[in-house]
Amino acid sequence: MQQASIKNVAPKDAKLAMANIYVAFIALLLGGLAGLLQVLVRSGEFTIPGGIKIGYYQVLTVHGILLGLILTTFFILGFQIAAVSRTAGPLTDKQRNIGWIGFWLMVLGTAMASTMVLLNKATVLYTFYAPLKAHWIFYLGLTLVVVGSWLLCVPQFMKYFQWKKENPGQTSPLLTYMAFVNSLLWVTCSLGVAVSVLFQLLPWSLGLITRVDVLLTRTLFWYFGHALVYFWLLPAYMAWYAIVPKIVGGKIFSDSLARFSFILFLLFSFPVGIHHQLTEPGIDGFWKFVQVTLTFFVIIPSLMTAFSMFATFELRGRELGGKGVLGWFKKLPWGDARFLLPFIGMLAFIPGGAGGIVNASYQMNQLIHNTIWVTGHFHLTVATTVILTFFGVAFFLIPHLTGRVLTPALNKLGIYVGILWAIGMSIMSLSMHVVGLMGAPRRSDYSTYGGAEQAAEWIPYAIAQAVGGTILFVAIIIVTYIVIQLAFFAPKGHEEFPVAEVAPGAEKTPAILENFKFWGVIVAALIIFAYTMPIIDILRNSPLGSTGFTPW
Ligand code: HAS
Repeated sequence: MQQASIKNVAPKDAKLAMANIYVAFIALLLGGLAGLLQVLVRSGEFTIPGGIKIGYYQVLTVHGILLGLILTTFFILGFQIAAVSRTAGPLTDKQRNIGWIGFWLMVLGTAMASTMVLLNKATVLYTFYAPLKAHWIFYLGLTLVVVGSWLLCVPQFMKYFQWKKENPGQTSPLLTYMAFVNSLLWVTCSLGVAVSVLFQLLPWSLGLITRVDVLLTRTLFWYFGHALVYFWLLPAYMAWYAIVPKIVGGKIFSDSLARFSFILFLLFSFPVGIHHQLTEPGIDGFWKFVQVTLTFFVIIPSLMTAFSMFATFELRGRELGGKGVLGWFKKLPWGDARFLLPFIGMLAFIPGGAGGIVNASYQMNQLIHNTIWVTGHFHLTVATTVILTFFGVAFFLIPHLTGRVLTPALNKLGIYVGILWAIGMSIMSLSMHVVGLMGAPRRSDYSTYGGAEQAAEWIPYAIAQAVGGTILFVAIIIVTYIVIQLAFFAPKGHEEFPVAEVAPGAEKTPAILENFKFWGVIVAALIIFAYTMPIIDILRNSPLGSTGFTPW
């Protein structure tokens, strides 16, 4: 089926996509509330009312899991299913049924894991690495979430291959291609955490084995964990490359560049996880250096993306008559929430990405590791760049899927969300970065430092974080209102799912970019190169049961 002939997500696929999106926004509301409680408690100005016995780490676990793992995974898979159906055509019944089985497994797993966290039997933070131990139901729940997510990737794989078969020799639709690559990335990275849970944490929690290798579980987690951040980022890049240009009235700057940047993410997302473990003994300095070097390669596709977005905006702004060096900037559609929110996300990624480069710079990592600077970094990246882009997408995707329209009033509320988020996050993230440089640890309730002089110095920054966090929570309430309106109450009608065309005169996309056998071999080679020796070293040298690490 030709790309141009499909304009809408097929109604049955829309239901599957929406099911995922509902869960995502419920997670946003509950996870956001937990985030608010957690910044308030840390400021020392607030205790949870009503004598509710719920500790700082438990709330932090709820916050991290609901927002970092549940909101993101459900939203991304819902969005990708919709994007594939929109650009490659309706899923077959078989493909859709596999997707539904995946969705229900994920819901079941989420319910199991959340119940254990709420019962305080899984207060292990979103990274859940040993020696913190959770109830086995928590690990089983997480396993179901991962297996379910794989089943939601299967229809995307099948549809991509079906399209290629039906359209021999043609370049696949860009959004379908991007969803395919991101699903491939997700399945490949989650294998690491699956091995850790199935062979170490779950049997340990069930009492089948008495000891686990802490360093091994952490290494497997971070093999997964850094690729995870690109699994979050790439759907935002899908919107930037293929959707935002249409919203601004422009064209995709280069189809080949967009695809090549996705391939670079596929290659370099995995052999870099050890940059999260630079302070850990038990991994040879040489391999840390290798993975730090490879981390600098994974920065390149983001720089390419920045270049491409600037080009798209400038070309469009000049087409609309913008003159001078920055005249084009004024011509962009600032009153359109579908553009403004992703744009604020892009702006946040400039300091967010720069912070990432600091983190990855071996020696500088010693200064910031385990400080709240890192929390500031990921609130700029995932909690601003990615999330604001997801909001911008939701503003057209939800009404498109439910047969309603984004009214001017809801669009205006969306603009307020963007402004509030920018203000709230600037206050919160800046104070996290600054106090992180002063040595304030992450994942710490300063009130438990019992009047220590240093902790007293950090408190004003913790209060600033609470102020920022409260503004963010107000924005979350408004977003929830907008989502409910768009799903159930906005006027019936047709909202466009915008997909941009490639600029005329762009070079033809080289066929090699779709040769996944070729790229697969390189991915496997890079993973084997970066991880074989460190894992052999760990297995050989670290006696099972070593628990000599702090749990973060
Ligand atoms: Fe990171 C820790 C390194 C990107 C998320 N990161 C984390 C953690 C999270 C996270 C969650 O090397 C904490 C994990 C934990 O709990 O322990 N990160 C990097 C590097 C990048 C990077 C090198 N991170 C991300 C993204 C995330 C994310 C993306 C989520 C989505 N990160 C690290 C390291 C650590 C780390 C270490 C461990 C620290 C430690 O010691 O614990 C790079 O990918 C960044 C490259 C990005 C750029 C920016 C490009 C800018 C763009 C915007 C252009 C703007 C435009 C606007 C077009 C180079 C694309 C137009 C403007 C006009 C004016 C017109």
